[in-house]
Amino acid sequence: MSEPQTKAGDGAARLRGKLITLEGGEGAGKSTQIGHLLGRLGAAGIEAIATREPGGSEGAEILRKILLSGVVKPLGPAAEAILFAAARIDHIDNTIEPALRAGKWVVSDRFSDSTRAYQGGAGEIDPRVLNGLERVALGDLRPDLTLILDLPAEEGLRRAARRRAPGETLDRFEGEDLRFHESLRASFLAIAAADAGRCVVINASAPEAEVADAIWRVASERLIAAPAEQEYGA
Ligand code: Z5A
Repeated sequence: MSEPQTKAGDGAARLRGKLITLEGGEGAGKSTQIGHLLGRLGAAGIEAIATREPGGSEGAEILRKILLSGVVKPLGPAAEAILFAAARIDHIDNTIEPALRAGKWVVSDRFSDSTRAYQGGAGEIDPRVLNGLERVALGDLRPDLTLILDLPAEEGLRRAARRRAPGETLDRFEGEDLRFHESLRASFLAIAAADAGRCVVINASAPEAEVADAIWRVASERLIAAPAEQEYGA
């Protein structure tokens, strides 16, 4: 489980990094945009790493294979949520926390809001169960910024289908029907509305470069312009 966060300025040799998470439905463009965001952070002199969920650490990548194979599906969404949380614990302990403590920024392709949307919203798990799992997995850790890439489910599925190699099989979640993917979109929008201090909805239907600009505007306004002036001495 994650340790308590180090507060900026508490004597640590380097300041703690920031955690940015990208969320959204299938084919929303998260991986594409993480590439752009990392490039822009680097150009701004901010050291950052990209990671993903499920996965992002040795143990979590093993759980990723199991989860996406679909073998856990018959056990139900609660069992899946527990395994996603287990993967998240390993990811936080071995990748996210060490990077943040070293002053690096971490950009994660999916994080805990995916459990809320996929297993909670679309899978209909009681939110109290998810709150408990989140407490166990995250401890005090919260993303500094969550970008919710929003687009119609049909468009996301079209993009994902275009990207798929010939003969490539669908994973556990790609195989769900359009209604499932539409309910996911509604869940992500509800998460954003409920936590506007942390989440920003990005129009992911726009061309790739426009989405990249919108993301950079939000990231720099929220995390660099104000607080980082003190933290990075800009
Ligand atoms: N899951 C869960 O259920 N519970 C959890 O707690 C967690 C995850 C953490 C992981 O899948 C699955 O696990 C995921 C949720 C579930 N299920 N699904 N489906 P994954 O990691 O294999 O895949 P993903 O996270 O869903 O990402 P994705 O489908 O690979 O899409 P993406 O990263 O958002 O999109 P992309 O690869 O950047 O872009 C898709 C295509 O669109 C590609 O060809 C791009 O060139 C193109 N693209 C990108 N941007 C644009 C724009 N702006 N215009 C046009 N075309 C574009």
